[in-house]
Amino acid sequence: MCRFAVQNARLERDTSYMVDTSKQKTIGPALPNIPWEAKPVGCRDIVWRSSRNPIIPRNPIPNSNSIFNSAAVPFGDEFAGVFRVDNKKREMRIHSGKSKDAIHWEIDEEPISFICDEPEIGRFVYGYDPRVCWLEDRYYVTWCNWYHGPTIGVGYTYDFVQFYQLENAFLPYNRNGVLFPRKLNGKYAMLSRPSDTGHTPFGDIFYSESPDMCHWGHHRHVMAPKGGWQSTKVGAGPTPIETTEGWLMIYHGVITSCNGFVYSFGAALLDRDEPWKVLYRTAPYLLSPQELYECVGDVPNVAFPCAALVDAPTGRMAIYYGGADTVTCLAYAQIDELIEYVRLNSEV
Ligand code: BMA
Repeated sequence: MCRFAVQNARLERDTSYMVDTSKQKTIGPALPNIPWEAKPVGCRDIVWRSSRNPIIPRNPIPNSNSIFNSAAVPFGDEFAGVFRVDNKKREMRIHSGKSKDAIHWEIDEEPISFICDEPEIGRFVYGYDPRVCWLEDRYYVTWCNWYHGPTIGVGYTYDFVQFYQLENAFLPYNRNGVLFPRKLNGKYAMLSRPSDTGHTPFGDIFYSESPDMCHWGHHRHVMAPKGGWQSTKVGAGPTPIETTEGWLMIYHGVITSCNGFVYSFGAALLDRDEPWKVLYRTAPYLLSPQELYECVGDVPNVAFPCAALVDAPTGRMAIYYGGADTVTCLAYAQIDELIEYVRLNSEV
């Protein structure tokens, strides 16, 4: 048994409003208050940017150099999140935040300090690229955590005030640990991308299972880099979204240009019971760095998605992504339209 026993349920969520309509395809709660802007007239893109971008600038709190690659989730009638904040010493930290509308954020000035039973694991060196996933009775946080190199840190919170840290999911080196929002085949399930100690010129997405959120195994290969925008490496982004057509996985893909890496994002549909089986996968990207706030910053040419809010009855989706490793941005999609696009433009 994992030494960090999963605590008794302290939070419960009303699931009576879960919907599964054949038109909208999304399986999940109604969240009518997520950010939304209609697709601009004449726009032919499947994913379109918020007119308010970047929604979080680089320095809304005194010590931040940049705030990007961050995760937002519904929290009661409002929203909460975990944010990547690189401070002015250029240390990588993760901070908690709250928002009434998921656009204007109050981000804690101090980084998250995890409560951890294991000093060996709880010794925080760096953390970045957080994901947050509501699972059963609490919000799990996964992030790229230093333990003799980057690996996947796992923690949880009930209130975004106190955070508890569990065992790292994997041996170093690994990044982009993304939990599924429910158990699959009776097990917790996570996507991740084994890496190296540095900027990793390779990277495939793998699937792993755990009976207890501590011991991870049953590793399966999901997908490798392919051509063009996703030819160097790929990594899962937001928590996968359950649909009648499969798990919708938004992922980043990287091409190596003569000026370095370029991070874009696309989407895939994974089998609902065996998510290591890719049903469809976008050959063209959905969004690539083209706006100034994606092309200019501490790391140019990066659009890096880490979270998505979805309103199941309407199929509206708001995607949070980091721009140029400097700011936080929002983009929108309509899930039924996106699924159709993934199907029609797929190369697996
Ligand atoms: C990756 C991660 C991301 C970052 C990206 C581009 O390896 O470090 O946090 O956005 O590189 O620099």
